[in-house]
Amino acid sequence: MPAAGDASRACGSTIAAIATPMGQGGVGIVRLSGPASLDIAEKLFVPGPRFKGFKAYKLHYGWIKNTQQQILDEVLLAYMPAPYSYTREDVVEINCHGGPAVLEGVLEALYHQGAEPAAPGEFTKRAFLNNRMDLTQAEAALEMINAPTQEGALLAGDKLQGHLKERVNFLRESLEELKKELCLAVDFPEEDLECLPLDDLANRATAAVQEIDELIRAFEQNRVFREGALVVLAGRVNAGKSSLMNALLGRQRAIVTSIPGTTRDYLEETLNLEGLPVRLVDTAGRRPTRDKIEMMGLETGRQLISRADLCILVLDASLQPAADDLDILEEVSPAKLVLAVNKQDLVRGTPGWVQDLKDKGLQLVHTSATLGQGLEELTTAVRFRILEEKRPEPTSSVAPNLRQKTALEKSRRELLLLAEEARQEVPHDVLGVRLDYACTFLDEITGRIVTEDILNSIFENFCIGK
Ligand SMILES: Nc1nc2c(ncn2[C@@H]2O[C@H](COP(=O)(O)OP(=O)(O)OP(=O)(O)O)[C@@H](O)[C@H]2O)c(=O)[nH]1
Ligand SMILES: [Mg+2]
Repeated sequence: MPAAGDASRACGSTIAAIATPMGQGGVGIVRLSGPASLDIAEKLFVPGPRFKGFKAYKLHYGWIKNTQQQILDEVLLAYMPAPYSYTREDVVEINCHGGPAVLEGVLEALYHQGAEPAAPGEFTKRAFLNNRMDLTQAEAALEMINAPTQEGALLAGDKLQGHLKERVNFLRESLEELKKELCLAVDFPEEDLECLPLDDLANRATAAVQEIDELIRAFEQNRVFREGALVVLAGRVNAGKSSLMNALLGRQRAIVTSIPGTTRDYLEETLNLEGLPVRLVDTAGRRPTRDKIEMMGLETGRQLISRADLCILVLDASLQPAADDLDILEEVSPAKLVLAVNKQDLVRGTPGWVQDLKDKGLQLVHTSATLGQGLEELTTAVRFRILEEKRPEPTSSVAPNLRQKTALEKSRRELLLLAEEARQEVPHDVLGVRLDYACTFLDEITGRIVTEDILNSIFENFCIGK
């Protein structure tokens, strides 16, 4: 198990990659990291006027040529010497014109001079291995890039700044302290040291469990900002589910006809609801059927509803609710339900059955998908329902990801056992081992202890050039 800061993990090679997305853009960046970065860049850089040698953290104007001495591009080059760079190694960044052909040309020229192709996430992996950041910060870099909305990016930013690392390290230090007090009593029994009272130990383990619980809760609370909330449109055939899907998306995504049973499979699209990322799913309309394909579609719809963060039950305002509508009312808890009483343009006033549903305390919105009415109210209701219970509290805005949460749960389990065993007066050295385990799982989070497998599984999800 390598540990961060271990000299054996230092990287000797110099890597290069295109750091910006492939496609046309104003600027594209090719990045180098490693001891030969400046040597390699120097061989290809044709300085512009007034160049007086490479200065750290300054932009140098000039040109990049290839080995055949052809000028490839007009560039700005920055040199960031170790240790004050992203990777803590010597880094050179070349700002080129943002076209795939020119960037590939520059990259190839760097390879010819001895740079090696960077693996996915290798720059960030080096930053971690060289102790510039811990594993939670490295993962936050990826979460930042993948954040579906600005809220998600803010959460990733919190972790990038090291706030989760601080929380975990603080927790670990308190456990270390506990262990020190525990071991003193074991190691020097003859010195008549005061033994840590076991109920004190149990209480402190329980306090650590509470701190972990808060972090685990934050995982759940912030999940929708990381992954997007699953919102499913359901209801009987022809109620206007697909029309509402199109109206919310602002484009004709789903087929709409007056023929009942138009949608047979499900359709999924992503949507940004004022910062809340939503995976909006249109499902097959419900009705009694013996058609095999339709039955399969209805089953898929049921499964989606059971996993959904929210179900929008679309009702036809001009028709009394049928058994198919009422079934959904039974299947979904009111906290996860918004009723869209659609085709409002076909009725005057509020039908009695709608009032009955309102009286039951169900969240209800009047819409007309064809006229585009009630969409804002629907959006507000969806946001309100999803965020009501999930809005992170200021103290728990630092949210672990799934890997981090899993390690927290393992540590929590050890601490619960520790508290239980302490109350049963299990010998101190056994309790010490429990504490060690609890610390080890916390170390997995920050990467103080990490296996090559864990590292690979994290960094393989990065793009090349990050
Ligand atoms: N007057 C009116 N007609 C609507 C409204 N919304 C949908 N419709 C019409 O209702 C019919 C069915 O609409 P869809 O959106 O296909 O309904 P659906 O619920 O997806 O139907 P299935 O896919 O068959 O389950 C179409 O003719 C739509 O134009 C509305 O708000 N007002
Ligand atoms: Mg449909």
